Amino acid sequence: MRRSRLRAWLVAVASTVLAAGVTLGPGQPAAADPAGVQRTLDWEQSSDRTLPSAAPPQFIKQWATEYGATNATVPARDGSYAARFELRKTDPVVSSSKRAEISQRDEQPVGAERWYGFSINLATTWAHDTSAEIVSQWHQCDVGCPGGSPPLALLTDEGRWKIDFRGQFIDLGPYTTGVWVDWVFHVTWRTDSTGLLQVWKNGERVVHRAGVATHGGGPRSPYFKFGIYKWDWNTGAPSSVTQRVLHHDALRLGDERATYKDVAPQRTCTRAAAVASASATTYEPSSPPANAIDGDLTTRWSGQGFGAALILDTGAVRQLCGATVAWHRGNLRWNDYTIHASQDGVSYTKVWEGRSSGTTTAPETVLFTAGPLDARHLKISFWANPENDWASITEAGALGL
Ligand SMILES: [Ca+2]
Ligand SMILES: [Ca+2]
Repeated sequence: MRRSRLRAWLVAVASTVLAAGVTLGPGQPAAADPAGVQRTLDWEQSSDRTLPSAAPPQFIKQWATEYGATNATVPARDGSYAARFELRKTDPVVSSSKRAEISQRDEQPVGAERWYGFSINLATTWAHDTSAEIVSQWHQCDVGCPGGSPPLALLTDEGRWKIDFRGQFIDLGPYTTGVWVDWVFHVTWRTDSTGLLQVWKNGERVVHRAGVATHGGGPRSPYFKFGIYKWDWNTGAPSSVTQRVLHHDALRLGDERATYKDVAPQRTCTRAAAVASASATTYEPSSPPANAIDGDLTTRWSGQGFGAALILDTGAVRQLCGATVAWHRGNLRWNDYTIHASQDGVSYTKVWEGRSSGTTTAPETVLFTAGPLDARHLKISFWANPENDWASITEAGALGL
């Protein structure tokens, strides 16, 4: 879509006046939450399943239909419940535009550092449209703050994920429907060089912008909203769809004490991380390191000598939690090996050591002893087997969350 039309949403947003927040008791974080997590909204607590008649405690309702925001059991990102949002082109206007959103209250202190973790599942009916929509936005405060555009939003636009950060669009690649996509946003809401925006998508950090993060002059930091906001349906701009549906789950809001792990949607360590290339400290010409990532258990990397290492490069710093390794003659001999992880390919940290089973030629999974960590490179080093001094790995892979 044209940038000018994409920016049209700003006009509508700027004129938005939130309904006064209802009076609610102080929100208590779930007992298991770390100290820095201010609020978990995973819909598993019955007291949170207030949809569609009201927003859950501490949030504000911004939908006008009985289907605008509901609780659903399928699909759920975690546990048994998620929130389902549906917006139709014919829906009534809410807060000056077409939206089905749940909003934080406008009460974030100025200059705050905040973490936002959540997962979004776009329905399979989420067809490409020349008209964009916002699925998360961080709105500047309503009273005493400068007007204009909210400083930060997550959008879908013409089949792609995009971030609007202070008027600059960051393309995060095509979206896939019918799957959960995990997002973590870390923002220090400052108006000077101490500001920061970091974004992780499915465990991979995709944005890092230091510097001004929000507009100046306001008494409070932006507040968070999520759901579906499609302003073109109000302005009459062209759109080829008439309905949008998504599911939302695993929302965690953290303060300056929180960490990535505190708010990130939790995953089991089973997701294969893409491996861009493989190298090795040594290899025989007939068995190069690329043979260990070709998906073929009949080809292998072989390097001679104790300490010979295969190095996987995942192409980007991402959350890694384990590895898979299949050994040549793995059903006939065990292998002692170590795995080290690195962000830069220079400085490595040991994340696992042990012995293969010796009973299978299939890939075996190991989970890092220290848990998930940010890394790009994995070094698998061979130290012993009962037959000879050759390291021979038929396939190796990295696992993410
Ligand atoms: Ca849930
Ligand atoms: Ca192979």
